[in-house]
Amino acid sequence: MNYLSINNIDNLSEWVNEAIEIKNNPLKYQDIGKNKTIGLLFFNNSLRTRLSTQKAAMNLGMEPIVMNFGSEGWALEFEDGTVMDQGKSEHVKEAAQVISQFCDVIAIRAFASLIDKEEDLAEEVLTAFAKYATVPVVNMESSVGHPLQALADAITLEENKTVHKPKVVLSWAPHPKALPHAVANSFIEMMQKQDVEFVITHPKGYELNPEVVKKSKVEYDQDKAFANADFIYTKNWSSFKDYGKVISQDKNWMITADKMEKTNNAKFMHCLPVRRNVVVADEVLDSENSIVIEQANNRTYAAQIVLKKILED
Ligand code: AN0
Ligand code: CP
Repeated sequence: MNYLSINNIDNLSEWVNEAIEIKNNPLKYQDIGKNKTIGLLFFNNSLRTRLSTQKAAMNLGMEPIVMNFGSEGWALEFEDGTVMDQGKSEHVKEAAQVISQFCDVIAIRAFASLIDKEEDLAEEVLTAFAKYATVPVVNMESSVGHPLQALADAITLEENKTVHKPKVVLSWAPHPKALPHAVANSFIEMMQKQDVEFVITHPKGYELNPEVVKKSKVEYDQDKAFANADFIYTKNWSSFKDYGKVISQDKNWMITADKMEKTNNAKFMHCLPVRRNVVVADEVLDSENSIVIEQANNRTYAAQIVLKKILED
């Protein structure tokens, strides 16, 4: 079994509840991964994903080995039939099979290039590893999704909701750099599977992939979207239409205390890392309603339930 997207979750409410049980007793299954190795391959930076996935593996008795592929690995070729006389030293065909001999699970982080839309949509790196590896593969943020984050988000919502069907708002916020769509995509897919009133809000031009958004409600007026919200989930992303471009940095979209006033005393969520006073004002991030630290903590239990299911498979 692979964990490439949240569609690999066979029973969402069961996984969320089991993750919460594991959170209360993280070492309950400490022998299940004994003598097993997980290899974490990073083509991009990370704090939470790197440490929480290692922690999750350790809680299950597994040994993690970590490689910063982006800076320390051979530059990989992904295309079939290429004459490799340029910069790439090794083909993913060999790399994935070789790593599979050292590891019982391979986890990969490879962000979107934000240059070539078709290549990004094909999740070239993740797909190639899933194809050539002979062991299960876990997505630690690909060019289209971040399913470990989305599972942690579902756990955090379950723990923090006070009404049966909360209103959850995904709000775009400004950012100086072009960021990927992965976190927003997986969060949207996760909300589509939950019993919530879900609204996406962003400036015109920041429409996400229609194949992901589907029939989810989009409200271009951020104030209207925030009315009566129980959760504000904030994330910047670059344009999808004008692929990878920062088309506006409208400061009026930053999350402030004034905006949170319009909600139903909403909890504030963000996957982190977050730029203070650009994406969200200090007054919100430091408020009692901010649950970002617990949200990050839940990354361990999201990874732990995923690894447990893979080990049991
Ligand atoms: C990345 C992103 O937006 O996809 C990782 C978030 C988990 N964020 C940055 O690069 C700042
Ligand atoms: N939220 C998240 O994935 O954080 P990192 O990029 O630090 O791993």
